[in-house]
Amino acid sequence: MPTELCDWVGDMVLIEPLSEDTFIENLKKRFDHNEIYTYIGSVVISMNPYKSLPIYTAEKVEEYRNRNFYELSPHIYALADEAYRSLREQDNDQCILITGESGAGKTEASKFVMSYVAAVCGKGQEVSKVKEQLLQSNPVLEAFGNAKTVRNDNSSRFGKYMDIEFDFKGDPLGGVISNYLLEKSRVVKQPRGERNFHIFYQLLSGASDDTLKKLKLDRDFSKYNYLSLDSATVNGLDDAASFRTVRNAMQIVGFMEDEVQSILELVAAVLKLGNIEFKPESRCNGYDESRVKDKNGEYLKEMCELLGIEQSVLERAFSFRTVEAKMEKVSTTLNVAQAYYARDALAKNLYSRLFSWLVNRINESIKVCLSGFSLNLCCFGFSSILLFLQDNSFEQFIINYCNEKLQQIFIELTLREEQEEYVREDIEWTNIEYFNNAIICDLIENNKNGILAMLDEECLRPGTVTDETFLDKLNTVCAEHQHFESRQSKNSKFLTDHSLPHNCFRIQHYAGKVLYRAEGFVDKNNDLLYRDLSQAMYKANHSLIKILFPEGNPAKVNLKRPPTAGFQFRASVGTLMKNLLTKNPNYIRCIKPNDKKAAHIFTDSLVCHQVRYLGLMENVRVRRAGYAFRQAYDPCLERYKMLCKQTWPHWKGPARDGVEVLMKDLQVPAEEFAYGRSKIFIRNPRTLFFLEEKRSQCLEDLATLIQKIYRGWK
Ligand code: AD9
Ligand code: MG
Repeated sequence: MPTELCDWVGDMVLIEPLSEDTFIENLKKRFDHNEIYTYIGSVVISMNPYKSLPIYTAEKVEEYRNRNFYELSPHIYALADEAYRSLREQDNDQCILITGESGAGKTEASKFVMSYVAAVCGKGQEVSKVKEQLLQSNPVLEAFGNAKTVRNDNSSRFGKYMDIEFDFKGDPLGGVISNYLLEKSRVVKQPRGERNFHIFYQLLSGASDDTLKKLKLDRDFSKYNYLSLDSATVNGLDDAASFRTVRNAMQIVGFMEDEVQSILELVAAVLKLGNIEFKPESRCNGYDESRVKDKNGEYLKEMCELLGIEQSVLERAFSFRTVEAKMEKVSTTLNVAQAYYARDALAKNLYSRLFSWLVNRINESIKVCLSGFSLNLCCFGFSSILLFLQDNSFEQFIINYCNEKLQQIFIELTLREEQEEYVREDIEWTNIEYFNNAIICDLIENNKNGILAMLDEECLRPGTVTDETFLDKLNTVCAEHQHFESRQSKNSKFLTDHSLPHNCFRIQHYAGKVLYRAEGFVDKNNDLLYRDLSQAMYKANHSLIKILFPEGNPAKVNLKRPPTAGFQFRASVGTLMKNLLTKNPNYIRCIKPNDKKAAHIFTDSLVCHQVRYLGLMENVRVRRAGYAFRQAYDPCLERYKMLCKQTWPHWKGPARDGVEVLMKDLQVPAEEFAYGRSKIFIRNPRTLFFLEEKRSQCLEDLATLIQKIYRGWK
């Protein structure tokens, strides 16, 4: 523990006096000295250094291997080691929850954890193959699921949960990856200064001339409508080199050559689809119609050739829509706007279904084939935590809901774990009151009158349903739900008043108020793809496309509506939470030091904001409210035995008795600590400081003595 050498502390629990200012000051001092990791008890805070540090070497792995958590200076490896050892030695399922805002370092952290575990577990040939496949799933998923955004040049645009299973020896057997809510709207439109998913640029920059010729693609990004131009190339990103890495990773993960070819055909097809444009056609029967513009006919033709689709079938699906009413099929025409809508819906569906297929395909490769005893290590990092953008829409609402649930779990588990430890160790303990965000989760997910349920109800209601009707419903029901409480009252989490911009509602999330624009909620929740399009895709003479659109099979026409996007997400978040609750949690809370993606800059206000919404101060307070510090008897005696004549240099009896003798000798007041079954619990950080100061004094005296003796010799 470096506390004795400098004026910062490795564990926030030891800060004295504790305030937001001292907390941030401590982070800053450590950041300035490249100490990017800091503990709050067993929680690891990770500051993004925005530069590569020599702290992930093989030597570091060795240093942290099999060491006690608090023994060395804070490091993500200490957490990884602790989690891995408890699952190996105590058969204790572990999960590692990684949260933080976009660009804070979650993805990097998850990779460091994975590579640490890969480095310390078995080395046999079969094990090495499994490890390599698990590690190489990252570049593949990042190519298809990550994109450059204004906040992060390599932003994950999907939530990821990875389950790695180990055998009783601690060797990995395989794993399962779950993905959540790919931001598919990015396929057809990107915000200013942002890019589409990496793979599009990687393919155009890195594929061989021959491959591009086969796919009938042009290297020039500007040829494609779906690729934004203002930030097509990104400093520090080498798309061509990344393409080679991805191809190689696909091979290691176990993709066959023909599968890779099919995947690339789909990526190319999406680009071509974006270039298909429509024009109005002469009115027929008083309805607006549209046709593919002649100059874009080539793209349509090429796309159909790539995917083995009959051109006339797809052309028709862009002009007409079949509606089934009372078991009767009626064909209506699509106007130009509807045709564009259908085109974009198809592109989004093609891409997001391809992504889910990729995840499943990777899972097939890495799945656990051996049966037997297994343990789980799960990494979870969500794309971004609470967004306070002006333009929050359905996707952000869903992401924030997920973060709300993760926060709920964080509160529940940190406190639960704390309380359980006291019981296990026979320490007296009174429960602590803490902020509970269950009320916000309920506002969103309640089956009867939660926001998602109301959205579903609107989506299923016959008649004209719009975002406005949905918002009206929200305003009425949520106000009632809150028992007509004053709308601005402290307890009210759904906030609406006349000063809100048109068509908006606001939610008081645990981290602050977020404004949502209701526009697009109904449409995105419906997530409809006209049946004519899925049927056209199903008819494709292309092995992959056929699998991706099973609902297009006319033999399986299902008149039941597919579940809405919100419903599906709520269900998968529910499963995730249930799963996480059964494991022992480990937390990595990532913080971003500045908004410039720059090294050496620490913006206090930005860090303070994150510290607040990650609930870190609360975390320290909870930790300090009971016993701030605890240590097993053996290492405790080892560390402080020099402070007492009876224990120095050797203590013969049980370590617990030695620690008791030590504490008595040092006259530490009895109310300051408690003896647990296997650990000593210290209530106040001041006591620990006292011990640490005494220890450094003792070491200094010893050093002076040695120097004197040395000089005497000379
Ligand atoms: V997002 O929510 O997916 O948009 P993340 O995942 O939190 O976000 P990411 O891990 O991608 O952020 O980190 C952003 C960038 O910060 C990386 O591309 C690195 O350039 C940089 N980074 C993050 N952590 C470290 C680190 N420990 N050492 C060096 C880092 N650089
Ligand atoms: Mg990420």
